[in-house]
Amino acid sequence: MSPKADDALDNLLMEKAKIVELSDSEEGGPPFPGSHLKRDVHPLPPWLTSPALNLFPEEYATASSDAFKKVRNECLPHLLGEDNQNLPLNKYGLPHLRREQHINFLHSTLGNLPAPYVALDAARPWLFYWGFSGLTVLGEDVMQYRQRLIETVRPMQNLQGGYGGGHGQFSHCAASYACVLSLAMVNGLEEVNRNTMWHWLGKIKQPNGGFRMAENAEMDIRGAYCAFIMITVLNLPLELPPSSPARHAGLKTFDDGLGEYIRSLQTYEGGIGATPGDEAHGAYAFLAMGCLSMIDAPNKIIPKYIDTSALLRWMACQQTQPEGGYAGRTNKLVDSCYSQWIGGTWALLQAAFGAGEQESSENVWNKQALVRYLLTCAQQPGKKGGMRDKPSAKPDGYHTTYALAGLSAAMNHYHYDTEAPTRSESGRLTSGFNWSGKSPTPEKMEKLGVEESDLVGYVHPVYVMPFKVVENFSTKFEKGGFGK
Ligand code: FPP
Ligand code: K
Ligand code: ZN
Repeated sequence: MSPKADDALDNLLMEKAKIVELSDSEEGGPPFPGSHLKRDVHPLPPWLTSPALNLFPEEYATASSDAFKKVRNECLPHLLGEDNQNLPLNKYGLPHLRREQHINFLHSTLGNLPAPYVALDAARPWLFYWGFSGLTVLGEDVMQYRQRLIETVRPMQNLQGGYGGGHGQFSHCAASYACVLSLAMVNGLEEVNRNTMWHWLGKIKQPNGGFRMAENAEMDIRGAYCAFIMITVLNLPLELPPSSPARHAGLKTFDDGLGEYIRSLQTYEGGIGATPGDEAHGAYAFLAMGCLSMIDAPNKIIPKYIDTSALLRWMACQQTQPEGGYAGRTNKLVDSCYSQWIGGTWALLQAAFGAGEQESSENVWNKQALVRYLLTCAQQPGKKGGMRDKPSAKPDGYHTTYALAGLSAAMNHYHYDTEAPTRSESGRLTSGFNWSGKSPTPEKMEKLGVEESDLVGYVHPVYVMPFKVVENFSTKFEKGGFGK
């Protein structure tokens, strides 16, 4: 460390000692933002009053530290309650969940969209998937969309199997995933041609155990997660179809080589990248952990392929201070969608710790901080509703859905039944079906700072949708095979 940096660190530590001293004394008050506010009613939590807020000395400013500062400054007034954006507050001084407005916003994403959305044409299945998924977290019934959805996705299915983003587009893992889960939410899975889907998935399974996103397309962990969603939802045979290129390389089943492939994605930081050697990113942590959790019981399979303590450390480090939400990767900015990608991965990691430790590790991450970020910073004020990445961003379906799913991860508790079977009679992988949800106790609600009306529904930790829907498809197609 250079002498100058050394001095800066010394100064920082002295400053820290001073702050701790000041915050203990009656008069004076700690020199953190918002310290002038009356705190006797709603005392500020410690992560908002710590010296880490002063970690950006001007003389060492960089583009990244400037970006951090900008986000901190746009969030702090909301986090501290200096600017509540005219939102009605609950008895803990946090804005209420804007249930009605978010519901209206999500419905609006399912209608006609403004012209710029043409750029998202190939991502159309994502758009309706997010709309449905967000609505169901808020307890809304989406069956009213059943007929419209069926007619929308019918031309997206290709004769050779799988779904493209629109009529005439090549089949793609993400489009297929979003179409299949959307159909599941409106009880429309009969629409899917399971036989051709099986054949198509066989073509994207690779000799190294991974999956491509489409034929000849890029290979990354999204492909494997989406494929296993389809395999388990539709109860497709685990055996590879004869035409699969992976079969020619000696693999026999869709899960052959996959654990080893996933192991190769964990990085020196402890997080998980999209492909071997890639930077660790929250979205891929979820996909890798979710994929493993569909193949076998998390307590068995996750520790086999993932260094769980290294992952834990990395996940914990992505929760940003003072905002309290998650960033997707090291040295990047808080963004509400990672409330799901990382917030939602905690249940899977806790289940990996085994039967006893699932519950005892309940406080392994700061749920209060995430709830505060989401309620104060991620909710769009005014008539529009919806949720946003951060205060300076506009709300959209993607952030609304994953911010709500993150709220659910923070509020509810998810339990994996380590005694439940991981295979059905037809040979289907059933470990993804062994989860249950638990609502927060009054004590937990008080700790989180939420009232009854701020609670959101259970979001399945693997399938990211209502438990009721998962329960329905878990017994569908149970005969297996492709007979009539
Ligand atoms: C980087 O964006 C974000 C990614 C590379 C992750 C994208 C993947 C997902 C959201 C998961 C998709 C889910 C399925 C089921 C296929 P950025 O560089 O704009 O953001 P950052 O600065 O926050 O990293
Ligand atoms: K981002
Ligand atoms: Zn985001």
